Amino acid sequence: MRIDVVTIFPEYLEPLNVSLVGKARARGQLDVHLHDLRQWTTDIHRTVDDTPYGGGPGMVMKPEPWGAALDAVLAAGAESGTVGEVPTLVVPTPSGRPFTQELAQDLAARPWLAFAPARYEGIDRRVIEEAATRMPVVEASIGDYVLAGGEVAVLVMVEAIARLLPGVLGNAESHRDDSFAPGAMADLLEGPVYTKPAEWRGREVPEILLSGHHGKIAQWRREQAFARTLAHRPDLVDRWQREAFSKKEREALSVLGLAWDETAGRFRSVADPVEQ
Ligand code: JAH
Repeated sequence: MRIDVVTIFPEYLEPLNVSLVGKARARGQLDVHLHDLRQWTTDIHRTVDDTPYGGGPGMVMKPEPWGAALDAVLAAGAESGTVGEVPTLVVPTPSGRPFTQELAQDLAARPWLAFAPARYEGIDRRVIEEAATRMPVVEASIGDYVLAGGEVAVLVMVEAIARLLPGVLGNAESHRDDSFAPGAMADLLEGPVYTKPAEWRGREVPEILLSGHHGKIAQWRREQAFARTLAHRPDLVDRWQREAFSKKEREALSVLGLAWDETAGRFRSVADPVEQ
């Protein structure tokens, strides 16, 4: 996969040289190109921002440097192996669609991504609209908070995507049990994990994990995942469908006080008052 990043702070993306992503680059599984947006400015001050039309606080990123930068990325990529391809442009923004494991999987299947992290109040809207006439554009948010700029969100997204690329993680099965992995872990948080020693500071590893009963261990892990999801993410519980659970699993849900509410079409805590 090729990844281009255009930013006014290329040094902010130094972590892409480290650990899993750095190793994927060293192995040639990931081809990352960082670009300083200011190389496409034409004034002596290398200006990338201006005041917002209509007034209001803060500054907006000017369209001209971004337009020239995206032209250059399209042209450079077309010369190097990505012949006939266009990148998917990913713009981190709190007003984007949620960046989920599903979106990470979708993006991991594409050969070429270009990231456009903004600073200030964002990029002039016309840049996004014009880019969308030339390439797929995804505006994505990594969570409901505002950063000082999109660079950290790029680090998050690139790491989530890179670990899904073939051969980047050692074990091909290791994605399957991830929280949110489409399939058995959709809308589910992973439960606790343990390693040696079997007793530490008087605390023992749950006996079932030492038993060697793989079927019972899998069932216990599922029950732990249910409990953790109920405790931390009741919004995910609202998405669960009765048919997604076996009879044994529904028994485990009832132990947690969850019962299927046919009228509401969701699992409900038996302790919760019924809405009228
Ligand atoms: C802030 C440009 N969803 C996280 C996120 C992503 C981007 C930004 N903030 C939060 C951001 C300022 C300027 C992008």
